[in-house]
Amino acid sequence: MPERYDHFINGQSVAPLEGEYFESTNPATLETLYSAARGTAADVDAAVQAAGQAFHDPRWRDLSPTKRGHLLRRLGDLVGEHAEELARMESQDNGKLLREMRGQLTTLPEYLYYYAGLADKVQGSQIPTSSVQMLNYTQREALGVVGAITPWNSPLTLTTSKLSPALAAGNTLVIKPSEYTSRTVLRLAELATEAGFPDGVINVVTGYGTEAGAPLVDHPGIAKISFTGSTATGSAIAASAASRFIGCTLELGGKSPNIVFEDADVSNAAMGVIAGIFAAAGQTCIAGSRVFAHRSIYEELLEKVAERARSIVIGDPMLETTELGPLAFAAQQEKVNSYVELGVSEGATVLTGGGRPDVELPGYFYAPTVLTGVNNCMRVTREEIFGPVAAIMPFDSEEEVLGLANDTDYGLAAGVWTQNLARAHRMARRLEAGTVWVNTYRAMSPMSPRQGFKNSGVGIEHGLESMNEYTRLKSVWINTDEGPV
Ligand code: TXE
Repeated sequence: MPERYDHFINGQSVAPLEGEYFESTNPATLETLYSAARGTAADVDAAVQAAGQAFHDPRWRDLSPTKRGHLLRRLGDLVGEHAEELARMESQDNGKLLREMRGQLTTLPEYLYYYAGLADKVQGSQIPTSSVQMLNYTQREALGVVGAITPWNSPLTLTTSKLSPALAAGNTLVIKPSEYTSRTVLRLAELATEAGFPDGVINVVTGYGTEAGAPLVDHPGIAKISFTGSTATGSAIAASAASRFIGCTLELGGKSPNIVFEDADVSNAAMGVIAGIFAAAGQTCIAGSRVFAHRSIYEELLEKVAERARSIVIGDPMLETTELGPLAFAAQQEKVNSYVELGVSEGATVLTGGGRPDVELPGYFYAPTVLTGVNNCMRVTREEIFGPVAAIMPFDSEEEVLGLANDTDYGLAAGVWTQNLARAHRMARRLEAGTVWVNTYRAMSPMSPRQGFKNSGVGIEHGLESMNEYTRLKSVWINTDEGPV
């Protein structure tokens, strides 16, 4: 009998009010892993009420920022102590390689430590105004209950990216994890209680997007929504938030260019292209899915990328030797496959991959795929596939490739491979993307702010600036003159 998980509300496991559960499947083996509470608006309401009460409770409201930092640091320690357990749980849930998860768990405490340090550095300023007797100062204060909706591709990291600044600033949270990956987020909330966060400060309601996510977004008790997921859902969330004048931070899809110039170290660039698109089986928002190679090195790069793609070890994500695991669920596999078929019908050639590879496990595997004969106007180069599919295109000049790279609805990230320093800076300046990597791809740190341009998002995650997303600014005027006003 698989394990059964309830919601986590007010520091306790709480059964869903309608009594329904849904199952979560291991995408490599197709075994049922566990079932989780199928949340509805009533469960969301209970969680928002608990978070609202916790926000006003002196045990949280009057806790000094330094002590909030201590709690985050303790949570970071606990995450570190439970790293192997969390890595295994998440790997079984979404098919990510265990060794990749172990790597993520090594850095995850750093997110909590970073924001632990920021908790008591949120400050206002004293403003010189035209009137000397007036003391005017600003202060940053918490917003209230933050609704956090997270996806399945990196549940722990993406949830921690929201939870840490929200709590450092003194907010409380209701988290709705993806229906495909509820378990690690529930465990994180339990660890937070163990760390000493008061009951009700962190609540988790599991369930489907329309049944539990939408009621959370629309709940009048929410002061802000922080979301990572698809651009379509993000757009609906932004509309709801705008209609109630609450803020939202949205981290959405991408169609990132990875550009290899003729003066690049082509072997390094090929590895960067591979890591850019095939890591996590391409299921990352920053995937470098549009590869542009200068015509003079196009064939060489293609050969190197295809050769490596063919040798990638595909299989059980729990094995150290595996380099590519399954896609996270059946609909992902269908989506990726239908895009490759669409590409072929639009005139693309499948240089390598395409379809399910020969793997013993019954899961949702998809071969690392390289498409050639594509151009920047096809649907496979314009829409997010979210799978291990690279479209490689030649270009002739810097100006041309800049135009092609920026000719997209998205603007999350971009990679540039060149030995020319001036060109690297020129490209960094002119690429319309929130993150630009030069001679590397995927570098990320809690200290470094990230923002999606265009349809890739709204607001900032990570870095000092992210604290502003979870606070509001108040201006206080004090008349220091004792005479009549
Ligand atoms: O995303 P959704 P899905 C992209 C990627 C992927 C596609 C679909 O292209 O193939 O989206 O994935 C909740 N109100 N990305 O269907 O629907 C949902 O329950 C409130 C890119 O998983 O956006 C889950 O918790 N919430 C991406 C979360 O939103 C709703 C990561 C994300 O689900 C909701 C994931 C609603 N109406 C997918 N509908 C990235 N940027 O990394 C759904 N949800």
